[in-house]
Amino acid sequence: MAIALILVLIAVGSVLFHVLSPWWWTPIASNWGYIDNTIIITFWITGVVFVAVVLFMAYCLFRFRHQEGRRAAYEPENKRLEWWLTIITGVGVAAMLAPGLFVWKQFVTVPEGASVIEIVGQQWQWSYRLPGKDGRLGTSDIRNVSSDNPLGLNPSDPHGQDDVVVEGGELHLPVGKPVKVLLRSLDVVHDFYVPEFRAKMDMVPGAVTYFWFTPTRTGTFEALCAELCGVGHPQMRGSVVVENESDYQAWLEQQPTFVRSSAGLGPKVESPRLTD
Ligand SMILES: [Cu+2]
Repeated sequence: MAIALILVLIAVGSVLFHVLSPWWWTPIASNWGYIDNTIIITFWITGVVFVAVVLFMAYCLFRFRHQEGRRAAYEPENKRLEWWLTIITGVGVAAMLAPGLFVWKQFVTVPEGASVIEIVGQQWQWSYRLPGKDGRLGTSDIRNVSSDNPLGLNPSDPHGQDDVVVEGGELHLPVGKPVKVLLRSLDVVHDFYVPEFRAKMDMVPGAVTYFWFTPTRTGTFEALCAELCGVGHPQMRGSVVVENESDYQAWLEQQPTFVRSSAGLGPKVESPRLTD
């Protein structure tokens, strides 16, 4: 009897905690409201099932509690019940998976005209590369990485000469423009994550992964690493400034291009290194 009551309290308490909890997503700042919707659908389905199962257990504990002389009946098969449970479970699982497949299709389909930038993860800082005047990023190769060329740009690629490399600083992006983010890692697996953008992807050494999003409001957003990547993992923070086009262009103008910085002309930022 006491356990049945505890189960009811767990079900009611869980629902109240969810509804009244002050901890919820940060306000969204990108086009990925669909991702929030799929999570809400999953919350609803798993929430209803959780409450139903826990209350059913409480009901059974009360209804079939021990009484003098009462005996259990043995019923090994119940075709009807098994059909119902199979159908309801199947519909529930499909309802949780199907919206994710639709969103995934959108997530990997980059819109025409999206600008391309690159984010490089490294123990334990973020670096960024933006295309210069030609609007194209040059090629890169990990074998070109050196202290003067931290992202390993190809020095003979004409498209790379005007690329803007931001090492360990802020990333700026114009509001309202779709951006395709290419992701690389120089050492271990990292994962660039800005919670407000709702989009993230692992960056895997030896591969170029990507995601895309459209920033929908201006502001400064904190970036973090969502993949445990060593002792400095918690310090692997960065910030993304979303601003209007003219502010963005003004910022871009001030950044040194690859040719300038490899000739020792741009401001040199020392990489913060952590020791254990
Ligand atoms: Cu990391």
